[in-house]
Amino acid sequence: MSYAYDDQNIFAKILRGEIPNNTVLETEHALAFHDIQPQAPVHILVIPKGPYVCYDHFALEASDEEIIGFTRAVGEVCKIAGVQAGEIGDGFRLISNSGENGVQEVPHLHVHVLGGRRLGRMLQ
Ligand code: D5M
Repeated sequence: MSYAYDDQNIFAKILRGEIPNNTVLETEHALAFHDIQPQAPVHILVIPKGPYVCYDHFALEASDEEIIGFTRAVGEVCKIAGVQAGEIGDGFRLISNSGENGVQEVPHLHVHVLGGRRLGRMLQ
C-alpha cells in the first residue's frame, strides 16, 4: 500500500515552525501540543516528526527507532495529562482517527490524549 503525504498539512507546518503551537513535550521523534479545539479539560495531540499520514502508515513503514521514540513520547504525555487533570488524573483516552471514514481532518498521524473529566462510555 502507498500513502501519499501532503507536506502542506497543518501539522507539517507546525513541525516546520511555520505556525505556532502550544507545546507540551518535544523529543527527537515526537511533538506534543494542546489541541486548538479541546474536547476535554486535557486534550493533547502527539505527532511523530516523520511524514506519516495515519497510524497504519506509521506502524508499517517507520523505523523501529521512530516507533519506540513516538510510543514513549505518547506514554510521557499520558503522564503529563494525568498531572494536568489534577484530582481526576487517574485515567485518560487515546484516539487516532484514520482516513475518510475515521473522520481524520489533518492528514499527519496524531494521537489525541483526552482526560480531565469522566469520559463517556460509548465510542462514536
Ligand atoms: O483531529 C484534528 C485535530 O487537530 C482537531 O481536534 C483540531 C486540531 N487542530 C487543528 N489545527 C490545529 C492547530 N493549529 N493547533 C492545534 N490543534 C489543531 P482529527 O483527528 O484529524 O479529526
